[in-house]
Amino acid sequence: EEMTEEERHFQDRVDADEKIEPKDWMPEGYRKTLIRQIAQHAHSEVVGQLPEGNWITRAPTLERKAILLAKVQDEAGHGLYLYCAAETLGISRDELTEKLLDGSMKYSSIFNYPTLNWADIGAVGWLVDGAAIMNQVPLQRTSYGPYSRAMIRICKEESFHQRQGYDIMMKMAKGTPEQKRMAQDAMNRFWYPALMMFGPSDKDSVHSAQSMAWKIKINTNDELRQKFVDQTVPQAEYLGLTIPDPDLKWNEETGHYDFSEPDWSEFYEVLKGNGPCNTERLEARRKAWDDGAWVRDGLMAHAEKRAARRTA
Ligand code: FAQ
Repeated sequence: EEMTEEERHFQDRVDADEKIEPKDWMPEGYRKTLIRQIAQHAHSEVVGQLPEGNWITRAPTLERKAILLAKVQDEAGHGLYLYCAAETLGISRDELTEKLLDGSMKYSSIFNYPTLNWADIGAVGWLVDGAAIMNQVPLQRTSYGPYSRAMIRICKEESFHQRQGYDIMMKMAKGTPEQKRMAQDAMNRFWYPALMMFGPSDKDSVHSAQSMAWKIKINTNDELRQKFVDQTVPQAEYLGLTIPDPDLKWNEETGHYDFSEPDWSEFYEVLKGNGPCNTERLEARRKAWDDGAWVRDGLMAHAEKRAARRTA
């Protein structure tokens, strides 16, 4: 298909690494893809509070409780920056929330898995935040200005999150045999779901080619997944934990680890709403939305009254 002059000019700006700002001309597909990806990310941050929030009251020490509380609050903040970035593209936060609740927008597959015990909170911080950063560091250079700036701020906090997870895992892995067993069990359950966070394999990724041409995405899903495996294997070795993949091995020729792909049929089932916690997660978000209606209504009524007073 021939590009129009506007599209050509837009692509030249992207190719020259210029940031695209909210009032600049952009192709409709670029706007739509950004809304989809940024909102999916925002929803992930918000829904992502649930598996960890579940353990705030049961953290083993006061210090661990304070740290976890701070982390979960950071995630709420990340959600807010990202919703703001999405709003600059001409969609409201209410609409975005409604699309999450009616199932027409997604959030990351990972948050449909349960956190069964304290070791899981370590595994989430280490593996889930580790995968999140691997994906988000390159997104700091994404072509859309507001998204890029949100990512820069988020990445700083995300690296603290990953360290706190690794710190929990160190404590568990160097603890009693029972604690070590719990750490290994958490690793066994979170390894493949963490690999799925990067999205389907490149051959099945529908959006990658166009998103990379627009520099909405900087790397392919498989590139980032491989980087994550390469980074995480030595960390697991240091902990004395085993990656639950008998085919995982260092490949001298490629300079990377060979590893087994996750079960993609499980991934697509989770995306369809059939993961272990999909129903529970959406119900929690629906309840929060409904319970907060009086606050939104009150704020609107207050704003209208003030506006009326000003014009009177
Ligand atoms: N889960 O064509 P692609 C966090 C969907 S980190 C659910 O490859 P794309 C921090 C995809 O939407 C997690 N759906 O798609 C935290 C598409 O379906 P659609 C959030 C997935 O967009 C840590 C279809 O599959 N991070 O929250 C997933 O080019 C701890 C085809 O896939 C981000 O969102 C998945 N894993 O690449 C918080 C990062 N993967 O929309 C609390 C920004 C794919 O057409 C605690 N997003 N799909 O119906 C991205 O980088 C990209 O969107 C990818 C997917 C790489 C996730």
